[in-house]
Amino acid sequence: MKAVEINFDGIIGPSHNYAGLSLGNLASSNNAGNVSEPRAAALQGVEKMRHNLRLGLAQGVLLPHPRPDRAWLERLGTTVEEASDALRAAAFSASAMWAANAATVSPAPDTADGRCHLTPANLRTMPHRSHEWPATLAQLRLAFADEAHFAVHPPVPGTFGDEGAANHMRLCSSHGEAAVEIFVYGKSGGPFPARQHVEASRAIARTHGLDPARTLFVAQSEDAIAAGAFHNDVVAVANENVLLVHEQAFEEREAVYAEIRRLLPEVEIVEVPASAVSLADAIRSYLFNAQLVTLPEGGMALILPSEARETPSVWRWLETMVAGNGPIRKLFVVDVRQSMANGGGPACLRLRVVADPATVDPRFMVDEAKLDAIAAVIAAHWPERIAPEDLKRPALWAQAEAARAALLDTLGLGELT
Ligand code: SUG
Repeated sequence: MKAVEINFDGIIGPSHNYAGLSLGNLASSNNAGNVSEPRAAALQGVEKMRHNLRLGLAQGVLLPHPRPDRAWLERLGTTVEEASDALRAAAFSASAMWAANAATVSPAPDTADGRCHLTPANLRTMPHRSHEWPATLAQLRLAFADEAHFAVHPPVPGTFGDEGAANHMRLCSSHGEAAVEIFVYGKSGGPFPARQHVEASRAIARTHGLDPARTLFVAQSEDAIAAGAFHNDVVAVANENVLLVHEQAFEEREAVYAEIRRLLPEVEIVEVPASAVSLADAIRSYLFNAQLVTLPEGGMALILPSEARETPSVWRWLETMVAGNGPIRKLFVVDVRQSMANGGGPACLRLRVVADPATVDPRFMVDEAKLDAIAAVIAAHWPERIAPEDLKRPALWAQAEAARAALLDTLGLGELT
């Protein structure tokens, strides 16, 4: 078989809750203190995967991390019983579900040694995300253990924040060649943190062996970050030769577009003007956090969250776009409301890897039967609800741990415990 795009979705973990941990992520802040529904959340994620499988797309999974993260609390000199509320919430977050932040991936045709390179994100800007990388690295080392085809790196060290694929885009010809890798970093986010540091992006480009002549480092606009676009994938999405982008996504938009056109003349830049969709509506609806996919029968489609259909300016613009003669011809809507309420849309939930599925550990690949088995574990073990005060309950910690263990057991991945 040949290399295809595989979407690895993060299975939404049993500890999914609304603790309001992400400054600059408006959904996370606005929903702080609400009661979450982990079981419904995880089943919504499974249905999204099922939807994409039925479109003929290749699908994989990444697993929830151990929560509460007792090892991390121990390194901080505390325990889940004794930790402050803030540390306990950080140790209990299910944020590893947003697999777009798991790693940056450079497909084999782009790298000097002809292997697909992966670097887990250090996510150092947010405490609740900063302890994800060891469990991510462990999974990547298993899933992509075939060293003839993959190279898995440790995360970028030091103070340079790296948020993974959420701040990375790849454009290429419709045959998958002549790729341009684009790293989007933040300089300032006004009142909010700029989470991706340019030095992290540069380090990844070097260690992945990318061609400097075909690698761009692009500043995200301060306006976008200040409006709540804490990651680039909230204002732009790329697939093959198509870039769908909000007018205010980049600091120097004209120069960026010119450079992309010079490197990839067949690029189609579909820009959404601020006059049609404001930054506020883009962020509210997560229009750009759609999965932009190439369908097996040809043509591209957007897999959008329901919130996009419910935002009048956005839906009007999308309907006009698909009626035109552009490259994006179909719209599909999926319900991932539980994740959306923490600022994670369809694209946040997946990590794209271009590879021959036969080279990936099969335990991380799914078909409908395996999704049925995953859904059954979720239905049997995931908590129905988590209220803020539940985070202090030992019974909930035990349930979250047992639920994850049951899933690992079902998938034959017991060595991840
Ligand atoms: O890092 N939310 C995540 C959402 C990540 C979305 N990913 C992409 N855009 N690729 C974040 O801000 C909220 C957790 C909480 O508040 O409990 C959170 O971490």
